[in-house]
Amino acid sequence: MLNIVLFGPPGAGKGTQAEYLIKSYGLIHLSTGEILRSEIAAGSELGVEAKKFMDKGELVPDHLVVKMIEAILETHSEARGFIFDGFPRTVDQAKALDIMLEAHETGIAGMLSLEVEKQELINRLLSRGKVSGRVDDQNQKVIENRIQVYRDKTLPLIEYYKPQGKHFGIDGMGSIEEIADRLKQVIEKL
Ligand code: B4P
Repeated sequence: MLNIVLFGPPGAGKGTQAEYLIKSYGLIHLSTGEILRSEIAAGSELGVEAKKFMDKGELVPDHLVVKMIEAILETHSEARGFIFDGFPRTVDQAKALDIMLEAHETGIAGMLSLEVEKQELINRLLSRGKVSGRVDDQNQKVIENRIQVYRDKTLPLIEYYKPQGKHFGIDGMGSIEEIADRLKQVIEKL
């Protein structure tokens, strides 16, 4: 199995690049943001709870997200591998993911971290907000909070994967195709 963590701040291009990569490698794209948004649309108990956090740009509590991923991994036991997009977002989520993958006799091959300047992140998210209708993309204050939450809670994940030799920094500035090529060069070596 080939399991990849696609990492980066909000607006770094994780969802965009994951769509490209699944076509090349036949992996399953697992975006916690997308799954949570579909739970909200369905009006499920999880969705109602998640919405309270997401609209403010805060993280949904670890135990809810971990339980959700656990259930999804069970239904894809025959997969060739996963692109984890937006997960893990905390060190506790990363530890939980390792335990879940070990139970399937597999693990994370690499954490590919997209590096993008802050102003570019804000511009991308505001421009998506004009068409997506996403509450968390329409307000600059909420976007800035998401970037701050990323710095405080998510960035420490680099120090979790680095000592394991699994962290790869990728320049996330440029065209979508250029960035996809950079990611593929790293994935080919995993
Ligand atoms: P996500 O859905 O993961 O939102 P995101 O960080 O904005 O990433 P996304 O993948 O959608 O955007 P991308 O950068 O591709 O999370 C939303 C919320 O859900 C979180 O704030 C949190 O509340 C909750 N959540 C999700 N996972 C969680 C977890 N594990 N634990 C707790 N809470 C969790 O794209 C952004 C824009 O940039 C797009 O419009 C795209 O077209 C554009 N773009 C991409 N690449 C570009 C490029 N090279 N040039 C120009 N534009 C580009």
